Amino acid sequence: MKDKHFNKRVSLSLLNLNKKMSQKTLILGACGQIGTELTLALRALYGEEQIVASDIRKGEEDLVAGGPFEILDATNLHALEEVIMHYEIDTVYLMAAMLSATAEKFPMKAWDLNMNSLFNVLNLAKEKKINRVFWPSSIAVFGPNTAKENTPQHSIMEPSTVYGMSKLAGEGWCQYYHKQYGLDVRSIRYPGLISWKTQPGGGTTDYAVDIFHKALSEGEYQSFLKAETALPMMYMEDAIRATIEIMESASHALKKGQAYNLSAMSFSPEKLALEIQSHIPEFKISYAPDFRQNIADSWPSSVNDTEAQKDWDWAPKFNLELMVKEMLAHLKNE
Ligand code: AKB
Repeated sequence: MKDKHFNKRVSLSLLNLNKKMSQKTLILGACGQIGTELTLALRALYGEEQIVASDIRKGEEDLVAGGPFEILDATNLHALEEVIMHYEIDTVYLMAAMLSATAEKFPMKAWDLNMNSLFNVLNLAKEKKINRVFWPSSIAVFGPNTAKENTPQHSIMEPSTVYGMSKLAGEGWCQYYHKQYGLDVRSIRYPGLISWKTQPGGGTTDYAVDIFHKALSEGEYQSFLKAETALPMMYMEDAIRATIEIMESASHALKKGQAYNLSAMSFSPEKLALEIQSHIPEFKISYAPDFRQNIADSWPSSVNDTEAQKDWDWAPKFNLELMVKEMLAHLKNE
């Protein structure tokens, strides 16, 4: 028999569902490596009209034509506020950023983009114009003095790159806005991300995507990192799922404002090449380290994500073997 609160509970959960379905989400940097796949995944989940994609320029056709799309510079507060008010946005995913390698070439531009876009979003949330924020951090918050293996959530944070400094400062501001103003801001420290659908741009971990394209088109690849340089990595499908899961999590243990370590696999160019060779035996790799070697040397080779596992049940699905199999299978069919 139904208890006397049953009907009330059902109508409350329907109310929540309706609310969620009618709440709109804005993605800044929707045409980038993560933004593209995140936009497509969120549209599939909540409906095309609910997800407003935006970027400083147009990206892939299916992304631009597949739902509302706005040309938007995340550092322009006025333009950002207009889009938020126009669409009655509830949640913002701020995926626009300059990554580690490009940021070393354009330090001031990187600082301006990475920090001012974040301040704009945090301040609009403080003014209650939006309710929830996702902001991506990175393994780049760690530095050369941090323990390299299994780096804990709370560790020495002395980044030696412009990108890392901007991410560490951003983490601090997210925590501050959460503590001072009660903002619902959630964050992940992404490792290097590997995807067959979208290309990365300007990162140090980009080799782990380029290598697949070159292995299939030319049968060889010249790595800009040394053979033995191991870094934390993740297949994009896991990263998108983690992003949606942390945003959907109703767990009381979830620490809002904290950027969580997230782990799936760790490998070096040599180890990745060996795995590719198990599918393409004639594939050859050579090494010509450039300025990105210093950046990679300053980062952990693997991170400990026990807190993410405990607080919001995070678990990866893809290891190195599975990721390589998937990447080659999809790219062969391109
Ligand atoms: C980069 O290489 O800059 C990024 C990152 C690890 O945040 N992929």
